[in-house]
Amino acid sequence: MFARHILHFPLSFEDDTAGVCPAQWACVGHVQTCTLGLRDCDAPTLSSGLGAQYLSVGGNNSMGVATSMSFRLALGAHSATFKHSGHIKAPRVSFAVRRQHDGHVFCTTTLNSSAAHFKEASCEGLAAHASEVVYIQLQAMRQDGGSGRVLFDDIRIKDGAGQTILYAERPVAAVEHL
Ligand SMILES: [Ca+2]
Repeated sequence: MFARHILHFPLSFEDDTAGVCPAQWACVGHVQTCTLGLRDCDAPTLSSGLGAQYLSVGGNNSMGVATSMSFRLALGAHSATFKHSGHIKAPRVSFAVRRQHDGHVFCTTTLNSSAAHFKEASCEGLAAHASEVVYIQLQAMRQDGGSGRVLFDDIRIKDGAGQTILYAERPVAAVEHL
């Protein structure tokens, strides 16, 4: 008998503990679940649908890498979308969907703009990879003099019609640490 574990989308960070790495993510460097008023969380404009919490990756002169739990791309998965905000000047910031067993990049989006409000961006090209086990990785790499904090929220997997796929199966081997 196989246990079934389900990941629910969108990933909104609303149930995570502010100030630390979100549950079931792996964090390196400066990464924390944020809420308004918390130290180093900036003061972004939170539009409706974003809730009260979001993820901060990177910081002043420090890098950050956030790696999600693994999940299986559903049949029909077409793209990943997410909202981002913050200061993106010198640092290199990217959102990627990667294959679980070898890290192969299925899609990557480099962010090169900044805003006080959350803007949507997408990572395209997942249609050929349905049923693969993947993870999402958010990276803010330090560069000299850069202030690299980037805020993420509302991560979704969408089908070809732009509809959010609400559930993803989590393979048993990927949930041993639960
Ligand atoms: Ca949120």
